[in-house]
Amino acid sequence: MEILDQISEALQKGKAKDVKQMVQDALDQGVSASDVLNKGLLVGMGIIGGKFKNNEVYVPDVLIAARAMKAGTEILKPLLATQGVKAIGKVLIGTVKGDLHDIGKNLVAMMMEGKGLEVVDVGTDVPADTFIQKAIENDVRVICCSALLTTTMGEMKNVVEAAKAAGVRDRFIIMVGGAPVNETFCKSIGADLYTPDAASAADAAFAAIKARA
Ligand code: B1M
Repeated sequence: MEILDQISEALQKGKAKDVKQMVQDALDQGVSASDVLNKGLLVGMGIIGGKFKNNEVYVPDVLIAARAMKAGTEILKPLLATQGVKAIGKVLIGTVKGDLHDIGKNLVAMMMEGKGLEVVDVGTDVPADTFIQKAIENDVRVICCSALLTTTMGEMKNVVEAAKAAGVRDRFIIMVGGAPVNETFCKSIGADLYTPDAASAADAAFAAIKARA
């Protein structure tokens, strides 16, 4: 669909204002929010990612593309998240220490809200102890850790260890995810759940909370 290609193109050029307008136009034309996300915004971000890897574009280009992505997802947020649903449980989400990537984390948070979960977002570059301290303070059931770098995914083990050290490991379901993470890694660090994408993360958190209720 032409509008989705245009969204992808504008995102790659970092044209946040255009992306915002085109996302709205696509929705007005009857394109579903998930198609705008998966076939427009995420396609553009994937292309930028490939170019970044091949040194065809650099950090500033990726940053402005990320800003355009954010502008687009802001428009989609109310459509991906169900309005006015009573929260069935609370989750805490953050990107681990040393890692500033937040687009995937924000999508996971959005999808979880869409499932009727209350989300406490502690942001990026979050130390292990902070995950645990905030989880206790906010009395959440699930702790969600996101990492995009092979150099930071090890921080997830520190979150599990920090929960053990604080004597609260049994209180929380610890979920991990992000591009370099997989099921084997999840098991190896003693976390509870791994999911590959935002939608399955929301489903898994919902199911885990229901099962423990
Ligand atoms: Co960075 N970066 N980056 N970057 N960046 C990657 C991740 C990289 C793969 C690019 C590459 O080389 N091809 C590479 C990592 C290599 C590696 O470790 N294997 C990389 C690098 C190297 C770096 C720097 C070190 C570059 C440098 O400075 N030389 C630097 C590190 C900074 C830091 O964090 N300390 C850096 C910086 C940046 C920017 C700041 C410029 C920017 C981030 C902006 C922002 O997030 N606000 C950026 C971006 C945008 C990317 C790419 C291009 C896109 C990431 C993204 O947002 N994808 C990325 C290349 C790529 O992925 N193709 C790259 C879209 C997003 C929706 O996907 O986050 O994977 P993702 O989330 C998915 C799933 O993974 C999953 O659900 C989401 C949606 O379905 N998921 C979960 C995520 N969290 C989950 C949690 C869950 C469950 C599922 O449960 C809890």
